[in-house]
Amino acid sequence: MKMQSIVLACGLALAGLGGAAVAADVAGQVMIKDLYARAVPPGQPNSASFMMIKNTSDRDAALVSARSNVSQVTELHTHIMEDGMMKMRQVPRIELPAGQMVMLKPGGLHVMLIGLQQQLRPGDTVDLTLTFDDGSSTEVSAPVRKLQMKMMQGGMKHMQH
Ligand SMILES: [Cu+2]
Repeated sequence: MKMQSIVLACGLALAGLGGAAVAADVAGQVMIKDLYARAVPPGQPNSASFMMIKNTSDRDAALVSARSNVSQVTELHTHIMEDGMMKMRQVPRIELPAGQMVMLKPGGLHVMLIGLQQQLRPGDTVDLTLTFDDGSSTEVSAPVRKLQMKMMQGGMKHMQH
């Protein structure tokens, strides 16, 4: 940071880039695409949201938490294979390497919506707040979509190949 200040003082400051001295936060440097949440029938307690997250900056970052307006608890999850079974596991963070796109998708990383307070029907939206490792956060709306695949039922051996 000190080096950067010196560089700025020597050069860029003259260009009048007022905001340049303040590093952009992670929330301002991620692009979120193909965002959706999985529709679930009435009585289903949980669902999940999926998306592509691109870290457009040259610094590694991470998604560290999520909140939603439809579930009591919202967690970051991944799937692991254990004894030939696909299982979900909570992860403390989802790494967002510099310049790369990370896919949250059925059978892989996802934002888990636990304890749904309402039914999720196609056409509904789920408001999500995503918080990153620098404390910045972004709010997005995920359209609810029906998934044909029964990914969450377990035993999907043919996936992940
Ligand atoms: Cu999950």
